[in-house]
Amino acid sequence: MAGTITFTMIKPMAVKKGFIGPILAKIADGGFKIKAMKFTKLTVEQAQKFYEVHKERPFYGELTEFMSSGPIIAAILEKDNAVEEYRNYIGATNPAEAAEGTIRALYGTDLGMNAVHGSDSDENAIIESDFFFSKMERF
Ligand code: 3AN
Repeated sequence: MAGTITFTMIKPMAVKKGFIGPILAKIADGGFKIKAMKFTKLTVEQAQKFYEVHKERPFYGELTEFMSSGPIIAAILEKDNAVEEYRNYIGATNPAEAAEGTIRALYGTDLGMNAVHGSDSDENAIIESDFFFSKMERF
């Protein structure tokens, strides 16, 4: 059975452009409930650890530099079939290819600065949630 949680981040450029409010409103409109949330900033070492699965990819350096370049919002979202539902809701990785009305189409800048992260599996949703949140920080 599909899981009920996913993990998201509002990335530094979307925060910088003032999109925290609009993106959180859009998340609520999509029927996702916030289980945990924080405004924080990753060190480059933390970003490298979070994105370790992408270590061999050519954009790893660029990605981890960018993700540690400014504050982010991290959150755990709840909905039935959360991982798949949220990935559909945020749109394709490249905002230029994301379907109209999706979060990345509306608020993304480019492939790296694509407004939000969304977990790609139930297993990663748990790993990523545990990376940011203790049990006491979840409601
Ligand atoms: P998604 O976030 O849609 O699962 P992935 O897993 O292909 O996409 O990529 C992980 C992250 O790496 C993405 N959030 C994206 O911002 C970034 N990324 C992917 N491809 C590139 C690229 N060619 N150049 C820079 N950043 C990239």
